[in-house]
Amino acid sequence: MLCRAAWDLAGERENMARRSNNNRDTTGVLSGAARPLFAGLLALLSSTANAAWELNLQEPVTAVARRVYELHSLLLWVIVVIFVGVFAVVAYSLYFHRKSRGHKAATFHDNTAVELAWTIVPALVLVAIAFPATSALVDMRDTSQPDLTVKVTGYQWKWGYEYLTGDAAGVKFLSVLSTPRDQIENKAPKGEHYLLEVDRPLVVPVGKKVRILTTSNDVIHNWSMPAFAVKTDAVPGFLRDTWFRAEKEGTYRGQCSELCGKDHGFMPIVVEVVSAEKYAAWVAEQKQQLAAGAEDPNKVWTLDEQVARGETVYAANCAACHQASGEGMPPAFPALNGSKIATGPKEAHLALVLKGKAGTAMAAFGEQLSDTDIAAVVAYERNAWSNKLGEVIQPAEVKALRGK
Ligand code: HEC
Ligand SMILES: [Cu+2]
Repeated sequence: MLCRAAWDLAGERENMARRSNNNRDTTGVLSGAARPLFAGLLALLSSTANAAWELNLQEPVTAVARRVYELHSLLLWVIVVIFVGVFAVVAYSLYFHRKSRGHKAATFHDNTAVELAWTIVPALVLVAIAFPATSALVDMRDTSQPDLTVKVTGYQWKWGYEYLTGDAAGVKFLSVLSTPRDQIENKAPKGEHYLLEVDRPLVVPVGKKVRILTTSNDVIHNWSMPAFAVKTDAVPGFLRDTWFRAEKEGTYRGQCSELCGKDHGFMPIVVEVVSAEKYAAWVAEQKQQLAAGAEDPNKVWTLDEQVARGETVYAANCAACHQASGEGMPPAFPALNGSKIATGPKEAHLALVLKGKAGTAMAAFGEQLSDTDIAAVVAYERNAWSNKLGEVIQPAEVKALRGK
């Protein structure tokens, strides 16, 4: 429990350090291990860092988070008392029993009373701590009888949300970092929620028990929301679950908390907790979009329309690895500009994007994107940069390939 709390705190620090690192370039002269340390110190000392001067856990917004918070505070004081007690004895011994005072070292062996005391007292302290900690843990794990269930899938590097039960059952979308590239590359000033903002947040009703199922499409991610005291690994091939019942409306922000590759720091989590009425309105809107937005798969696209659509799909799903310039980051992520596949037969190109390449970071996008989006992004790749094939790809062609 304490570990968890300390870990959350460390996450905050890491965040602050990163912000300060991005804000100033004074760390440029340092290298290796000194750099994060120095950045951390700067963040702590600097009053201009745009992170708030916070050293504690975030304000808890659920009953479980409050328990975690109280447990953390309780243990902190237990630790403080033990710390002061032990170091007082050490200081006293060093000062009053030092050699220059003429103190002679004692030569006794074995003292049953002392040995019993220093075994039994810590054991009692541990047992006393175990009670509130275990009961909080049991509470955290009790995912029974949720009002709604959302499946959360980690992707390199974004989150997928799918409402499984509740009014919004069937609603499903990807949630992608929305901080503009210019801010990340220091070409524009950082916004207030730098790297903690997404295009589509998870929306949940206030006061309802939300069960979260986590899994992953590639590597281990972690869905972490400090204000809810939720931190659950998203492991490929496994489903794990957790829950929260937010007591206050608002926007809450977290981050992937399991080192998951190059853009690990670029897949934030945003949860919008809204009133029952607002939630109902949101659900109605999503359902309407589902009904209407099931895009006509037989629509015939023109090249310009498709390339424009493909550019947005590319920016959200592919640019992290292959770069907006199409040059990739060889050797890890190949260039698409002039690539054999992106300028070769379109069936092979489509098949690669649909099915991915096992054992590499190239995921099977067939599971994430619609036929329309796959057609658009592949057409974009075949017509962007110096690739000028001038072909349109109809969604029906993607559909036909899916079966194969
Ligand atoms: C997580 C990183 C990552 C993302 C995101 C990604 N790719 Fe890839 N992509 C790769 C890697 C790695 C390869 C090389 C695979 C191999 O070893 O053959 C690759 C290969 C490719 C190739 C073949 C290039 C060649 O000439 O070999 C194409 C085409 C491609 N990706 C398209 C896409 C599209 C379209 C998207 C977005 C919908 C996308 N990729 C998103 C990592 C990524
Ligand atoms: Cu991640």
